[in-house]
Amino acid sequence: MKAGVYRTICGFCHGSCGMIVRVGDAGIESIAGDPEHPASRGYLCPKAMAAKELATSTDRLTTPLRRKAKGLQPVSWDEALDFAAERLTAIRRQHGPLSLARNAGAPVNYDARDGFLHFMQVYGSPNVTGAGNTCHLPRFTAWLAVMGAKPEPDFDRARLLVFWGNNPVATERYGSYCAYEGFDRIIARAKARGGRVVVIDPVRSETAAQADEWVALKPGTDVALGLAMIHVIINEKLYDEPFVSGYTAGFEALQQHVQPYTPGWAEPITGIAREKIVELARQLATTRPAAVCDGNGLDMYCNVVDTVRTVAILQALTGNIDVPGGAALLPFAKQSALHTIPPQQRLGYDRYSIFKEVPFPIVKEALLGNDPARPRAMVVHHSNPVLVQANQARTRRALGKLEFLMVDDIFLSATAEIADLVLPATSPLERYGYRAHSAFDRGFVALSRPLADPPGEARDVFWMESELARRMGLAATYPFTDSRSWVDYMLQPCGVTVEQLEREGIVAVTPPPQYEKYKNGGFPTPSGKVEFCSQQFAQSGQQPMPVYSEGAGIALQSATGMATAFPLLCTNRRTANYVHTKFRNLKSQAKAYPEPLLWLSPTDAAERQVCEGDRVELSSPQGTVEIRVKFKADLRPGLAMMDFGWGNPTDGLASANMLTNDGVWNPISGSHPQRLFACEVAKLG
Ligand SMILES: Nc1nc2c(c(=O)[nH]1)N[C@H]1C(S)=C(S)[C@@H](COP(=O)(O)OP(=O)(O)OC[C@H]3O[C@@H](n4cnc5c(=O)[nH]c(N)nc54)[C@H](O)[C@@H]3O)O[C@H]1N2
Ligand SMILES: Nc1nc2c(c(=O)[nH]1)N[C@H]1C(S)=C(S)[C@@H](COP(=O)(O)OP(=O)(O)OC[C@H]3O[C@@H](n4cnc5c(=O)[nH]c(N)nc54)[C@H](O)[C@@H]3O)O[C@H]1N2
Ligand code: SF4
Ligand SMILES: [Mo]
Repeated sequence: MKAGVYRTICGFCHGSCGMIVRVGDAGIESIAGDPEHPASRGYLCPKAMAAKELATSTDRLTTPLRRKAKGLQPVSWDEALDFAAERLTAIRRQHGPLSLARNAGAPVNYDARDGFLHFMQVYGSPNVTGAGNTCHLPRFTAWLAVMGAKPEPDFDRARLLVFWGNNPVATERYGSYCAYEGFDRIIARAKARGGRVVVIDPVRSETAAQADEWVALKPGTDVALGLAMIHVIINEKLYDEPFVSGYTAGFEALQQHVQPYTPGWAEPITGIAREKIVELARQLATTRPAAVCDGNGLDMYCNVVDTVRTVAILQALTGNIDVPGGAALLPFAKQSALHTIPPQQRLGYDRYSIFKEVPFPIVKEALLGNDPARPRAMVVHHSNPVLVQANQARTRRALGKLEFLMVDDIFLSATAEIADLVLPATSPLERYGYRAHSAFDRGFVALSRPLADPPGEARDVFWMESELARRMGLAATYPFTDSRSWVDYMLQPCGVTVEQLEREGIVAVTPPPQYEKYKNGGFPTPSGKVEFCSQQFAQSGQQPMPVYSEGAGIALQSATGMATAFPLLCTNRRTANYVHTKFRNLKSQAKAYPEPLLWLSPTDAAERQVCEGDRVELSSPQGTVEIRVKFKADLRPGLAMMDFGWGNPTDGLASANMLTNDGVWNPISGSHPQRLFACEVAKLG
């Protein structure tokens, strides 16, 4: 790499913050925030500093690994790709093109989103699955049902900000598209201009600690709160009448539907006093403009789609859609499509047609049940399904049933460890990549570029897939051969090239947003209006309006009759120090937060003679782990909280999904109750 100072973006989480990297003769010398990045404005979180370490970590995969009699063995790229081509060709010949599934992880940057996706196209398989059932897609599905699109909250102009099931001070994340400059700054600015910040969360998170108000509901009960707030706003006639009568459909049905859902009904379910529910509803309806920001704290429950439909309905009822300071439908970069196979033939389409991919549990159960339609091979790209899906032991067993499992990763993850073939990938600092953002001024694209040499024989995923397709005779028209040509291909529709991005770093690709577009064009739903009562859901045999149901994965104890053996409920969270299961093996990271913790209320701990710092056995009906206890005085007694993300071979520590339940899931998104399990704690020794 030529010495110099380069503008790039961080590839470690969805934030994709702008970075300025100084490269010297010996490699990367320094990393700093890019003050000219329109979204992150100079901000970088401490995780970005680990980039240097990532490039030089001795744990990196440096050659392909093929499973042989003695386990995974280093092999050449030629042997690895010939082996993959031979296995996949044979499986395709015997079982047809639907036999391959692709599992991808959180689409943190677009290189993570896209690897092996076009390969699915040329192989002929619609069976795309992954972490989508756990992450934002369930919420996205709910917004699509209500208004055909997912709007972006206008944090810097809202007078009321409601963070509902998210913790952006730790995760830097709200929207599908935007990067931000640190939510502590955004919250401070909101308060300084006289705005109000409310957080709805069962635990006092970092964001709740900075808010004007923390609404501490019982986990998994948000749909009851949402329905009761709709009840109040409709019955007190606090809704935006012109918007509702002009641009929505199904209001009368909704009005009737929510009559039983009174604040008094919701009080024992949610644990929030009825007066507080009324006050919250009034505040939301009368403070204009307001933005309600739903988060990942809602995704991993069986009722997620209905919960978030109530959030979307509240945003619309109060007239806060597509207005400055509310939530806006922002323009976005046009990009090439890599996979256009119609979904009709994909696994489980008869029951899961609304969701944008095959929900992971459908693949898992097909494998475990030897379903004749099950995939026989899987490629796992930038993902760690063994650790991130519910009930790890069963997930591992399901993946063990594949005839061929191929994983591309930068480390030997818990999933790579059980693969037939492991392909060593480049890290974001060793390849080209990009990220598109919507924004309240101009939507833009930003480039990330190779600034360090890949270790050993680590290669771009886009090279891997095009090379594999070539060896299988499927590559007649493969549109790219490496990460650079992939970026060029993806950005053709918006007329931007890598060369231009290398020169300019960041290129605006959309006009400034326009508001109240629905006044001319309507909403992109079947009726052209906001649908309080979803036509699409009704046609697919789903509830047209959100409902509350007991069995949504919250009443785990009473539902399974295990209240005596597992009297506590445990939620789990991501820490600010790490992204999912990544990078606990990097020294700077491990030093800052060395092990997962189990957070207990002092009352629950005392009842079990557990002291702060003790190591305990934490058990659920699914499994047992050992973990250290820390007290959290503001936890509701009966509720514990565990840190999520450990459990890779490189750390060997407690994994949350050893304990989560995969026996139930949302009928649309396949979301398991991964944020909550019944448990008991016992002192070790
Ligand atoms: N109990 C519980 N379960 C959860 C969650 C929770 O809060 N609680 N959160 C859920 C959510 S929201 C999500 S998004 C999922 C996350 O699910 P995943 O996205 O599958 O999880 P990650 O840990 O991010 O896995 C990414 C893998 O990619 C590898 N990797 C990192 N960089 C690169 C690269 O540049 N190239 C390649 N090829 N590989 C790379 C990492 O080493 C890692 O093994 O987990 C979900 N599961
Ligand atoms: N540092 C860091 N940043 C990340 C990630 C990471 O792993 N680490 N992951 C990235 C990814 S893929 C995602 S999806 C986002 C997620 O980021 P966010 O959307 O901010 O979600 P989380 O931080 O997972 O959880 C938010 C809050 O939901 C709460 N919660 C749990 N159960 C419930 C419930 O039943 N109701 C309500 N109302 N709240 C509940 C939790 O207590 C937690 O405080 O973060 C992204 N950014
Ligand atoms: S918030 Fe995410 S994208 Fe931004 S610096 Fe931190 S890890 Fe990187
Ligand atoms: Mo996620």
